[in-house]
Amino acid sequence: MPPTIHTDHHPLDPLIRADRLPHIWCPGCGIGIIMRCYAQAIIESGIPIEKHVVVSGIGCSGRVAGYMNIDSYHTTHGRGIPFALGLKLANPELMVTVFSGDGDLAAIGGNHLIHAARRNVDVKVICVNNFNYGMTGGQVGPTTPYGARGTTAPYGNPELPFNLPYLLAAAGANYISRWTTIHVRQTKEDILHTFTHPGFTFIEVLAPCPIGFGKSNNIADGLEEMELYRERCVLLRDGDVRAEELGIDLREDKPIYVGNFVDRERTPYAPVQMEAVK
Ligand SMILES: Cc1ncc(C[n+]2csc(CCOP(=O)(O)OP(=O)(O)O)c2C)c(N)n1
Ligand code: SF4
Ligand SMILES: [Mg+2]
Repeated sequence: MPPTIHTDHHPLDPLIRADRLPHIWCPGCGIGIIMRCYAQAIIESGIPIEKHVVVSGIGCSGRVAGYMNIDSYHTTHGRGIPFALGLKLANPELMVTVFSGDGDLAAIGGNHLIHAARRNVDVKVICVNNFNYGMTGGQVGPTTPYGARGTTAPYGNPELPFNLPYLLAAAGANYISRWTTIHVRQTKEDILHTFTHPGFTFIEVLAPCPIGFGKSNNIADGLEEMELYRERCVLLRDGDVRAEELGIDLREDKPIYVGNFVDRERTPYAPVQMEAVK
């Protein structure tokens, strides 16, 4: 018999607001896995915890700002990025991370997302892409794959989704990658890397939402969606962000490309350091 280990402590305890538990997430939801990667990266970063700030908008993914025991801002829907920009400009010493969902960041907040990337603002974005508006009942959004079903598209989504890495590469982000909730180590390492990578960084993490997306698309539970990632994910090594390759099509037996797609060093937005135009 293996020994039973009793412990009252978990290494990440200091980063969790235990008084907010139990959390709202459904069984099989992928958000907690990504939050754990973020918490682990904070610990390994060596940056004092009081310098880390997490900002989110609204949605199940946005609840992370309420559960992390660091300075946090749970802002209005779609507005995490402008809040983060203000924080970073007012206090450049802060490590400002926006943790939110695909709907919050790319639908109602889509304009902020592309313009922050264009300005190359020094904020770190972690986007939980579960292909739908989970919190409000599984409506289709800007990342729902073509043909996938949602409560607002019972016969299949007639719209093409955003290819987020391609969109943000065109807009100007300095660092872009995509992982899934089976890529725990890569996600944590990448978050850690972005803490030292100046400018706008964007990590998309595909995550199961069994109650919203899964239920409408015959995916039985979170584990089954993770199986789908395991079968379909292919590491793209050459860093190319071509639209046709990175678009996600869950209907057919197409690969889901993961990896780091953009790694460049454009000068981050820093208006206070600019000289006045004479
Ligand atoms: C101004 C405004 N419009 C709409 C809503 C309703 N609403 C709450 S969360 C949400 C979608 C969130 O989707 P996503 O960011 O993908 O998060 P998820 O729940 O999937 O993690 C919407 C439309 C709102 N709270 N505020
Ligand atoms: S609705 Fe979806 S995203 Fe929201 S907690 Fe449940 S599984 Fe997670
Ligand atoms: Mg979502």
